[in-house]
Amino acid sequence: MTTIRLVRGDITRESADAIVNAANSSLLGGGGVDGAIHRRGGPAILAECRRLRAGHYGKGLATGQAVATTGDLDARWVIHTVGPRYSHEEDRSALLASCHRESLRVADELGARTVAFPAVSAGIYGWPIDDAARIAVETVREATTVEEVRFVLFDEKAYDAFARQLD
Ligand code: AR6
Repeated sequence: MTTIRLVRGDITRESADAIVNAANSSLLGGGGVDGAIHRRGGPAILAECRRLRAGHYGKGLATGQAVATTGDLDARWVIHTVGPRYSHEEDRSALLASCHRESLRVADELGARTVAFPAVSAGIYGWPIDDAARIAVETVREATTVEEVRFVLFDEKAYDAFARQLD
């Protein structure tokens, strides 16, 4: 049984076996949590992302998929996943669920026992936080052999949204 915990804070400072990055398809960095992870993790993460792009991921990482690099943080690995942009016209929930499922599949493969997630897609990609929290929590509850999933929420609004899902 996976334990789900909530933490308010900065995921780049989290001690966990793996932290999940809300990346974009390029894998080469960006704003938000992606920028913070690359800044704090230093050049090793970017170098590995470039190697992934030179190899298997020539076209980038597809939305809903996940891939790991080393961490160079208080986490041994960073699992990069690409969330969908929120759309008013189209239901992309399955892709957001896939991000969580695929990240945990990669974590299981690595043997990571504790995995920290940010609120994927709920920042620059515009997903309403209550719905993002619902999809994240529901998917994690179904998905994994990981011992502990920790959602690390940057602000109070996000924390409260996840807390309501766990009630
Ligand atoms: N720790 C924890 N959560 C954070 C941190 C942090 N250090 N910084 C921001 N958040 P976002 P997205 C929260 O925008 O919506 C990038 O440019 C933030 O408050 O980081 O999936 C990528 O390269 C929000 O709740 O990711 C992509 O282009 C959540 O993390 C794009 O943004 C996610 O916000 C991805 O957008």
